[in-house]
Amino acid sequence: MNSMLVRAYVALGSNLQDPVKQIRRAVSAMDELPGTCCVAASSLYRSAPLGPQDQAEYVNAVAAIDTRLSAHDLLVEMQRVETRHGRMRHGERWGPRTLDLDLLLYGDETHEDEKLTVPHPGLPERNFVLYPLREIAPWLHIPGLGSLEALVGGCPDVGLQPLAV
Ligand code: A4P
Ligand code: MG
Repeated sequence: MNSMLVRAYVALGSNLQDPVKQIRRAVSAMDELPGTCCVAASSLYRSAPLGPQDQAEYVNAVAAIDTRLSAHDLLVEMQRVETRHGRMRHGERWGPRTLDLDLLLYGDETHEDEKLTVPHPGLPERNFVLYPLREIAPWLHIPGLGSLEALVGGCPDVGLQPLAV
Protein backbone atom coordinates (compact mmCIF):
# COMPACT_ATOMS: atom_id res chain seq x y z
CA MET A 1 0.00 0.00 0.00
CA ASN A 2 1.22 3.55 -0.73
CA SER A 3 2.21 5.82 2.12
CA MET A 4 0.64 8.72 0.25
CA LEU A 5 -3.07 9.29 -0.12
CA VAL A 6 -4.34 9.72 -3.66
CA ARG A 7 -7.64 11.42 -4.48
CA ALA A 8 -9.63 9.23 -6.88
CA TYR A 9 -13.11 9.51 -8.39
CA VAL A 10 -15.46 6.58 -8.89
CA ALA A 11 -18.64 6.44 -10.98
CA LEU A 12 -21.49 4.35 -9.59
CA GLY A 13 -24.38 3.02 -11.64
CA SER A 14 -27.26 0.58 -11.10
CA ASN A 15 -30.51 -0.30 -12.83
CA LEU A 16 -31.57 -3.49 -11.04
CA GLN A 17 -32.82 -4.52 -7.59
CA ASP A 18 -33.48 -1.17 -5.91
CA PRO A 19 -30.82 1.02 -7.59
CA VAL A 20 -31.00 3.80 -4.97
CA LYS A 21 -30.17 1.31 -2.22
CA GLN A 22 -27.42 -0.29 -4.34
CA ILE A 23 -25.72 3.10 -4.85
CA ARG A 24 -25.98 4.11 -1.18
CA ARG A 25 -24.57 0.78 -0.01
CA ALA A 26 -21.78 1.01 -2.57
CA VAL A 27 -20.71 4.45 -1.30
CA SER A 28 -20.44 2.97 2.23
CA ALA A 29 -18.56 -0.02 0.83
CA MET A 30 -16.01 2.29 -0.84
CA ASP A 31 -15.48 3.99 2.53
CA GLU A 32 -14.71 0.61 4.10
CA LEU A 33 -12.03 -0.48 1.60
CA PRO A 34 -8.54 -0.91 3.07
CA GLY A 35 -6.64 2.37 3.33
CA THR A 36 -9.54 4.26 1.81
CA CYS A 37 -12.11 6.80 2.90
CA CYS A 38 -14.94 8.41 1.00
CA VAL A 39 -14.61 12.21 1.13
CA ALA A 40 -17.60 13.30 -0.97
CA ALA A 41 -20.55 11.85 -2.83
CA SER A 42 -22.73 13.57 -5.41
CA SER A 43 -26.50 13.56 -5.47
CA LEU A 44 -28.17 10.64 -7.16
CA TYR A 45 -29.33 11.08 -10.76
CA ARG A 46 -31.82 9.13 -12.84
CA SER A 47 -30.49 8.60 -16.37
CA ALA A 48 -31.68 7.12 -19.65
CA PRO A 49 -29.79 3.90 -20.50
CA LEU A 50 -26.75 4.15 -22.70
CA GLY A 51 -26.55 1.05 -24.92
CA PRO A 52 -29.49 -1.37 -25.25
CA GLN A 53 -32.75 0.58 -24.78
CA ASP A 54 -34.82 -2.38 -23.55
CA GLN A 55 -33.52 -1.98 -19.99
CA ALA A 56 -34.61 0.11 -17.02
CA GLU A 57 -33.38 3.63 -16.33
CA TYR A 58 -30.18 3.88 -14.32
CA VAL A 59 -29.41 5.61 -11.08
CA ASN A 60 -25.94 7.18 -11.23
CA ALA A 61 -23.65 9.06 -8.85
CA VAL A 62 -19.97 9.88 -8.41
CA ALA A 63 -17.88 9.55 -5.24
CA ALA A 64 -14.54 11.08 -4.32
CA ILE A 65 -12.24 8.90 -2.24
CA ASP A 66 -8.81 9.24 -0.69
CA THR A 67 -6.92 5.98 -0.93
CA ARG A 68 -3.56 4.38 -0.24
CA LEU A 69 -4.37 1.53 -2.66
CA SER A 70 -2.63 1.57 -6.03
CA ALA A 71 -4.90 2.15 -9.04
CA HIS A 72 -4.83 -1.56 -9.94
CA ASP A 73 -5.47 -2.73 -6.36
CA LEU A 74 -8.34 -0.25 -6.12
CA LEU A 75 -9.87 -1.68 -9.31
CA VAL A 76 -9.68 -5.22 -7.88
CA GLU A 77 -11.37 -4.04 -4.66
CA MET A 78 -14.07 -2.26 -6.67
CA GLN A 79 -14.75 -5.44 -8.64
CA ARG A 80 -15.10 -7.34 -5.34
CA VAL A 81 -17.69 -4.80 -4.20
CA GLU A 82 -19.57 -5.29 -7.52
CA THR A 83 -19.55 -9.06 -6.99
CA ARG A 84 -20.82 -8.71 -3.42
CA HIS A 85 -23.69 -6.66 -4.84
CA GLY A 86 -24.73 -9.64 -6.95
CA ARG A 87 -23.18 -8.42 -10.19
CA MET A 88 -23.20 -11.10 -12.91
CA ARG A 89 -20.35 -10.70 -15.34
CA HIS A 90 -21.56 -12.74 -18.31
CA GLY A 91 -24.32 -10.46 -19.56
CA GLU A 92 -24.35 -8.45 -22.78
CA ARG A 93 -22.15 -5.39 -23.14
CA TRP A 94 -23.78 -2.34 -21.55
CA GLY A 95 -26.61 -4.58 -20.32
CA PRO A 96 -28.50 -4.21 -17.01
CA ARG A 97 -26.55 -4.53 -13.77
CA THR A 98 -27.07 -4.35 -10.00
CA LEU A 99 -23.90 -2.33 -9.60
CA ASP A 100 -21.21 -0.93 -11.88
CA LEU A 101 -18.18 0.84 -10.44
CA ASP A 102 -15.87 2.61 -12.87
CA LEU A 103 -12.61 4.24 -11.85
CA LEU A 104 -12.82 7.66 -13.49
CA LEU A 105 -9.65 9.32 -12.23
CA TYR A 106 -6.76 8.34 -10.00
CA GLY A 107 -4.83 11.47 -8.96
CA ASP A 108 -3.32 12.85 -12.13
CA GLU A 109 -2.14 9.41 -13.30
CA THR A 110 -2.92 7.96 -16.68
CA HIS A 111 -3.07 4.20 -17.27
CA GLU A 112 -3.63 2.21 -20.40
CA ASP A 113 -3.17 -1.54 -20.15
CA GLU A 114 -5.33 -4.64 -20.58
CA LYS A 115 -6.94 -4.22 -17.14
CA LEU A 116 -7.21 -0.50 -16.65
CA THR A 117 -7.75 2.67 -18.66
CA VAL A 118 -7.65 5.92 -16.66
CA PRO A 119 -9.11 8.47 -17.22
CA HIS A 120 -12.10 6.22 -17.93
CA PRO A 121 -12.75 6.34 -21.70
CA GLY A 122 -16.49 7.00 -21.26
CA LEU A 123 -15.93 10.07 -19.10
CA PRO A 124 -15.96 12.83 -21.76
CA GLU A 125 -19.27 11.85 -23.35
CA ARG A 126 -21.37 10.56 -20.44
CA ASN A 127 -23.59 13.22 -18.90
CA PHE A 128 -24.43 10.85 -16.02
CA VAL A 129 -20.73 10.97 -15.09
CA LEU A 130 -19.82 14.59 -15.93
CA TYR A 131 -22.68 16.34 -14.08
CA PRO A 132 -22.35 14.50 -10.77
CA LEU A 133 -18.56 14.86 -10.98
CA ARG A 134 -18.90 18.63 -11.41
CA GLU A 135 -21.13 18.75 -8.36
CA ILE A 136 -18.32 17.49 -6.09
CA ALA A 137 -15.19 18.76 -7.95
CA PRO A 138 -16.02 21.68 -10.31
CA TRP A 139 -12.36 22.76 -10.50
CA LEU A 140 -11.10 19.45 -11.92
CA HIS A 141 -8.78 19.14 -14.89
CA ILE A 142 -8.83 15.77 -16.58
CA PRO A 143 -5.42 14.53 -17.77
CA GLY A 144 -5.37 14.76 -21.57
CA LEU A 145 -8.91 16.18 -21.80
CA GLY A 146 -8.81 19.65 -20.22
CA SER A 147 -11.20 21.27 -17.80
CA LEU A 148 -14.25 19.46 -16.49
CA GLU A 149 -16.23 22.67 -16.93
CA ALA A 150 -15.53 22.64 -20.70
CA LEU A 151 -16.46 18.96 -20.98
CA VAL A 152 -19.76 19.60 -19.17
CA GLY A 153 -20.40 22.57 -21.48
CA GLY A 154 -20.11 20.26 -24.50
CA CYS A 155 -22.38 17.56 -23.10
CA PRO A 156 -26.15 18.25 -22.93
CA ASP A 157 -28.00 16.95 -19.87
CA VAL A 158 -30.58 15.10 -22.00
CA GLY A 159 -32.25 12.26 -20.12
CA LEU A 160 -30.58 13.21 -16.83
CA GLN A 161 -32.61 14.17 -13.76
CA PRO A 162 -31.48 14.80 -10.19
CA LEU A 163 -33.36 12.38 -8.03
CA ALA A 164 -35.51 13.80 -5.26
CA VAL A 165 -34.86 11.46 -2.33
N1 A4P B 1 -11.53 -1.50 -17.08
C1 A4P B 1 -10.60 -0.78 -17.76
N2 A4P B 1 -10.52 0.46 -17.27
C2 A4P B 1 -11.43 0.54 -16.26
C3 A4P B 1 -11.80 1.60 -15.36
N3 A4P B 1 -11.23 2.81 -15.44
N4 A4P B 1 -12.78 1.33 -14.45
C4 A4P B 1 -11.82 -2.91 -17.40
C5 A4P B 1 -13.38 0.12 -14.38
N5 A4P B 1 -13.05 -0.94 -15.20
C6 A4P B 1 -12.08 -0.71 -16.13
O1 A4P B 1 -15.65 -3.90 -17.13
C7 A4P B 1 -14.93 -4.51 -18.18
C8 A4P B 1 -13.45 -4.35 -17.93
O2 A4P B 1 -13.10 -3.00 -17.98
C9 A4P B 1 -12.97 -4.82 -16.55
O3 A4P B 1 -12.53 -6.12 -16.58
C10 A4P B 1 -11.84 -3.84 -16.20
O4 A4P B 1 -10.58 -4.52 -16.13
P1 A4P B 1 -16.93 -4.58 -16.58
O5 A4P B 1 -17.43 -3.73 -15.46
O6 A4P B 1 -16.66 -6.01 -16.31
O7 A4P B 1 -17.88 -4.56 -17.85
P2 A4P B 1 -18.95 -3.53 -18.27
O8 A4P B 1 -19.11 -2.49 -17.19
O9 A4P B 1 -20.18 -4.26 -18.71
O10 A4P B 1 -18.37 -2.92 -19.58
P3 A4P B 1 -18.07 -1.47 -19.82
O11 A4P B 1 -17.76 -1.35 -21.27
O12 A4P B 1 -17.07 -0.98 -18.82
O13 A4P B 1 -19.47 -0.80 -19.56
P4 A4P B 1 -19.61 0.59 -18.92
O14 A4P B 1 -18.85 1.55 -19.74
O15 A4P B 1 -19.30 0.48 -17.47
O16 A4P B 1 -21.13 0.88 -19.15
N6 A4P B 1 -26.40 3.83 -18.92
C11 A4P B 1 -26.61 4.74 -17.95
N7 A4P B 1 -27.56 5.68 -18.07
N8 A4P B 1 -25.85 4.72 -16.80
C12 A4P B 1 -24.85 3.78 -16.61
O17 A4P B 1 -24.20 3.80 -15.55
N9 A4P B 1 -23.60 1.94 -17.55
C13 A4P B 1 -23.33 1.08 -18.53
C14 A4P B 1 -22.14 0.24 -18.42
C15 A4P B 1 -24.17 1.03 -19.73
N10 A4P B 1 -25.21 2.03 -19.78
C16 A4P B 1 -25.41 2.90 -18.80
C17 A4P B 1 -24.59 2.84 -17.64
MG1 MG C 1 -17.81 -1.07 -15.86
